[in-house]
Amino acid sequence: GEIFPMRIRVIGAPIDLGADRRGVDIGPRAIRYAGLIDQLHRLGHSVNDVGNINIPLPENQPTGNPRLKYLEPITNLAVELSDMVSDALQSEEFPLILGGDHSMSLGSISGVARVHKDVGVIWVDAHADFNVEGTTPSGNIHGMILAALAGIGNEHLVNVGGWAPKIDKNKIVIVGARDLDTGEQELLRKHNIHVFTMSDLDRRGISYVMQQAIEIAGANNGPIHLSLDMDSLDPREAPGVGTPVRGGLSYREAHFAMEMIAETQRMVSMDVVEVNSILDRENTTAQLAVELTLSALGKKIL
Ligand code: 4U7
Ligand code: MN
Ligand code: MN
Ligand code: MN
Repeated sequence: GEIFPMRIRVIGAPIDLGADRRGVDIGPRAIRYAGLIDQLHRLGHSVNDVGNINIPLPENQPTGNPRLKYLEPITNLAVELSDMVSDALQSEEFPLILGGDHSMSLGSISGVARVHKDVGVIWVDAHADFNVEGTTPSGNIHGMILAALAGIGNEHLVNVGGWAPKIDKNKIVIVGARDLDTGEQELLRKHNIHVFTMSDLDRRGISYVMQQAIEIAGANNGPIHLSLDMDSLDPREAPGVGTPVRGGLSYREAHFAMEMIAETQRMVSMDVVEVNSILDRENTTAQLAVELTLSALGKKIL
């Protein structure tokens, strides 16, 4: 089928400081090994792969506050990644950022929001990542990033780069949620965040849910950032993730969601996160990450 050719800048962010399970730091490499660059070329896009940003080893970093583990290195990396993403957009390239754990989206989305002030976010995830210091059961910052981007939580996270909020709360949509912590649920309700749970998906179907998600995040025909956490998929499809939760998106639902986003031609940037290669089987999850990315970037069956 016909595609809309883009210039894609691939940025690897092999950060694992935001999560407990080691192995997401191999994610960007695993996704490249699964053939990402070659397949993007074959689809008709041009690709500028700038490699990975340098991530300090957790072993060499102080953990800091146990309710906000590795806060300092995570915020430093967010500033660096934010600059790289803004730079890509200013050069009229589409940033495709490969994680790494979801804490990297603090940087990627800050970078997008600096250039596209009205950007909305579709956050496809089993989790809402809407914890704060007082609600987190783990102290892992990857579970707090969406709240931070909305201006909620620890001031150092919220004010990364010296401004806040990065995203208008009304333009945030979570799709695929099925594991929300108690305090996190209260926060989501309090701030009226649009959440499409797996139950909503069962009731209304992926087509309806994505149509709504696109309308909300892309209000007034505005730009959309897609943040794809691979644990949104059912663990049978995507075993290589740090925090698997049963009952996730099927292979077809996930593809169709990506195809619907591609059809809008309004996605300005995309994250693919939480591929954990130590827990994966023969790079299945990385391969699926590549397939879904291709669908989001215009690949069609016919
Ligand atoms: B991910 C969790 F408690 N909610 O805060 C937390 F269940 O980026 C998980 O979506 C967060 O994978 C998962 O630690 C973060 C937990
Ligand atoms: Mn996540
Ligand atoms: Mn998740
Ligand atoms: Mn609204």
